[in-house]
Amino acid sequence: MKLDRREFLRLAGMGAVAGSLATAGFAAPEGGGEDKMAFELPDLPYAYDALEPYYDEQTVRLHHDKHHAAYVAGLNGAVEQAERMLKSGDFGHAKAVAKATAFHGSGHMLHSIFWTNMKPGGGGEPTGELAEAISKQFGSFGSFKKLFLATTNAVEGSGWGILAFCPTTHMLAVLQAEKHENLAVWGLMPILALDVWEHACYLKYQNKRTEWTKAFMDHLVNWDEVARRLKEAKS
Ligand code: MN3
Repeated sequence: MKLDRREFLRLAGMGAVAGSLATAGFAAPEGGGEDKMAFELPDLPYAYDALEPYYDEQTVRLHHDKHHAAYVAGLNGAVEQAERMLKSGDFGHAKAVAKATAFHGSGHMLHSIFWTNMKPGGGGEPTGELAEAISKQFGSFGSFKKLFLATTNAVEGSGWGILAFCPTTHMLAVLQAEKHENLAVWGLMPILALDVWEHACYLKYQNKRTEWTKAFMDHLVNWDEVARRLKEAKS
């Protein structure tokens, strides 16, 4: 079974983070042999230095080419291990494989969203349907921004601030993820993800996480892409 980036993101958008990936990771390996699933590192939608001075080139290079790439490799490794278990009938590593699938799969998914959530000359405020949904849910864009920053800044250790959409109730929710996969709410779809692992900002912002998250919201966030994800999630 092949699952290219588009298909992965579609799946990622259609269900809970860990749920979709568990499904993807443990789908029956039809045919076996050559026909194995391989996740790929998506290209950045801009040059490495395009987000300067708010997101420095060196961090973007390391973050994308090394850190995100490691999650892609880890996810592919977990899928291969799952296939080996199914072939051998020895399920002794089932727990480790499930954990690796959730960690690396969620890491791959959230980074894939994160890169598209930024653009040169970003920031400002959303418009249209997204702006209406945010006002309806949080009272105003200003209130949402305060809540999103407070939530993201308060992540314990390594993790993410996330704006997610619930396809059942059509509500928006501001969430945290610890690591990549903990504190997820099953069924909610992330449409905005802000990385606050140290690797995401330490070279430029050191321990000043609040400066990184403020720079992201004021100068980098790509509301058009968040709006596109909301629209896609609704359809
Ligand atoms: Mn990261």
